[in-house]
Amino acid sequence: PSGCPMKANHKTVNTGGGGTRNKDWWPNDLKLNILRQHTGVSNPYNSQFNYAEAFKSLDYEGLKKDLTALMTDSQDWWPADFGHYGGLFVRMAWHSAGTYRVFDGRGGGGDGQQRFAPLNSWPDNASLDKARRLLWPIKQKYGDKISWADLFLLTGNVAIESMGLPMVGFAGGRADTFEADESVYWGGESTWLGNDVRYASGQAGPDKPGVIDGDESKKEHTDIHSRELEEPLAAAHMGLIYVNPEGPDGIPDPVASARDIRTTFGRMAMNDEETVALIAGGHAFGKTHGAGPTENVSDEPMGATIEEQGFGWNNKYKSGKGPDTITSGLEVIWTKTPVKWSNHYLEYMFKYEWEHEKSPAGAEQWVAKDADAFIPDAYDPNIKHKPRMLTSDLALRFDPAYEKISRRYAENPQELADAFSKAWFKLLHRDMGPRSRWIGPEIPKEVFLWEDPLPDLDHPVIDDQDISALKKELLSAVDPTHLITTAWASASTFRGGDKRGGANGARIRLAPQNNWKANNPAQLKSTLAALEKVQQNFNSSAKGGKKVSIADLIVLGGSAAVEKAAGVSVPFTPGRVDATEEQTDVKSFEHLEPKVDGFRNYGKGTQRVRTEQFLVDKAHLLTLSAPQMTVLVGGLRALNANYDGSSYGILTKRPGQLTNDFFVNLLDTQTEWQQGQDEIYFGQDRKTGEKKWQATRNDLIFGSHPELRAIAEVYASSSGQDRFVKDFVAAWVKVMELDRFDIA
Ligand code: HEB
Repeated sequence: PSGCPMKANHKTVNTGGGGTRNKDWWPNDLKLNILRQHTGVSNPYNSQFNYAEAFKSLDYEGLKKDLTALMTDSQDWWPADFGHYGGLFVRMAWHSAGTYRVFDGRGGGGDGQQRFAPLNSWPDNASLDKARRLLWPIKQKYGDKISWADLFLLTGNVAIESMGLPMVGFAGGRADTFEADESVYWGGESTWLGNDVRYASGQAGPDKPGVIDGDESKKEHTDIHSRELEEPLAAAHMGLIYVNPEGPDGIPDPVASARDIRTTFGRMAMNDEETVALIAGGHAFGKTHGAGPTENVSDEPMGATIEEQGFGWNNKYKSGKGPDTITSGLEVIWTKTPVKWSNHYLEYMFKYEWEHEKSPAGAEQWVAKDADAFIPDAYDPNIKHKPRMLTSDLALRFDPAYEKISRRYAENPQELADAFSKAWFKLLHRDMGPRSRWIGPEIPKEVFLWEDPLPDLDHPVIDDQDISALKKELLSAVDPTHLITTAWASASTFRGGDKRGGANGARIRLAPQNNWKANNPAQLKSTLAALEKVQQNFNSSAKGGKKVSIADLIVLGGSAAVEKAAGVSVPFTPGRVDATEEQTDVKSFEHLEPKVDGFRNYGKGTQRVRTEQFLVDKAHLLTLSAPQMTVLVGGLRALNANYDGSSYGILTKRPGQLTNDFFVNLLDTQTEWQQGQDEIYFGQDRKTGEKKWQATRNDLIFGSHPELRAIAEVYASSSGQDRFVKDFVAAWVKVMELDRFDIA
């Protein structure tokens, strides 16, 4: 970094965590760090602090008034274009939410990560350091009653409203985190705007082979018309929210840009209509910034000097701000009313033909041919500009499917306004989880399918007496092992990033979940049929209108089976409801399918990801700590709960009982392990050679990884059995209730 007084690199720094570290020595070691993030020690609010409670005393209208006033309160240190910060704040909110991706539910604006690296320093987030700092006086005023995460998004909403377009609504409820999140895979490239890794396995075109062998000099573009973006990524370049505005890899080809846009916006859960609405709506506002050559701009916040105090991208071009701002290096003003909602963006798009040009910073952009200069300048009333567009904008005209939609919106402004408002609301709230987490006075009445809605609980639920009777009935109706696998299959779809999935709703009855291979569909079907009988029996005879849902029966059955196997009681809280097919978006639920689930020994690694790395990833989605992951795997093995009933990792002579045998036998030095075919390992007696066990990498990792072994030792010790049972039950109940925001 420039201006860094330290000549040494971090490996020779001999204090404060410097030096050559484990991740330098053994870069491929299994990393558990993502399982211990955002714990009490990184959070200055103590564990008593409840954001939702604090939010209740927020003066919400007062905050909105202050935000509205801020829009036109131009500051000398960072003047507002056209006297209004609306465009800047809309972009801030969009970049905050826009990192969300459907595959793992990570990213998004849910925990205020734009304050931290790498997002605070992504090239695409240039100048948003200024936007966030403009908000500081307001954040300071309202303190812990409004989180940064909520504030970034609410500010974008208020910005749009203050520019004349009413919004569908807004929900708060995003609590802040206080450390950089390490769990999100943003790509494997080590250069900003690189994309050599994310397209490496895509089909390379015949004329432009994708040579990816680590040799930079041989690196060429993969074919921008056919390459496939690796999962779970939703951005075409390292450090961008979505696509390169200049076109794929900087090639100004609007049709190829459309392909990238469709892929990346699709992975943000947006269809073509929503995508067109978002871009056309978003670029109704503001301008881009490329007043001069980008060499004038210094390092991003993480590379900046200490005296810059968290700012980055210091710009030495003339005044370095206002009319001289350099952000993207593009210099475009889309419409003649950049701080007022309008349909001009699409109007001009079809009215003019577009000519290729370079911005003052040398970036690829487009200017309207034969147009008069009628667009106002952001600062000088005497200057007028011609309409301009980005390559990614023209994708909306030159891609045939986008074109149809764009023309319709161009001719029907109200349709665009409605579609934009709804898509924007979805963009901001997509990763919030169920409505029961939403707070504040502006929650829309309309329920959207992407919320994964649940029916209201409109009847009394089962009481303690019913619960004990039902447990007996369930245990006699279904093999306890199947009760456990069904409960696990149902609850473990939860993912902490976007809070989708979980047992509530009993969507495991419905497509697509009822057909997932990991769920052992045949076995699942017969278990569910038995549960339905129990339900019918109960509901037809229960008094006082009481009913039991299948969702409750699934969890109760699992808990009853664990209780029986453990000999201790397992807490259960009723109140789950059953979702209908109409409330279930099959396509979007497909993203929740586990490709690998080490907890039930399902699936295995790929060329690039080891099996045990998938296990840790799944544990992270389930918001588990390393000890919780360990105790659950050991317990599920003891309970014989592999998805297909296989004996891999069932290191016990008494499967079905909740014992610490898995750990005792795994750590038994008398057993020698050998690798067989297909990631199956055999454990044999060192002396006699007798084959004793079979296991997978999901099992053996608890004996080989030093930190996991350390945890396994705790459970394998003479004092370990009681602790093991207690911890297993707690972790089990945690997983069963991950989605119970209604009781939290
Ligand atoms: Fe945007 C701006 C790109 C989408 C909203 N963008 C912008 C820029 C660029 C872009 C380059 C400039 C920056 C500077 O400053 O320089 N976008 C883009 C792309 C895309 C987009 C490529 C995909 C296609 N946007 C979008 C969306 C939205 C937006 C979706 C919303 C919704 N943007 C925006 C705004 C702005 C922008 C508002 C302005 C800002 C200011 O004004 O500051």
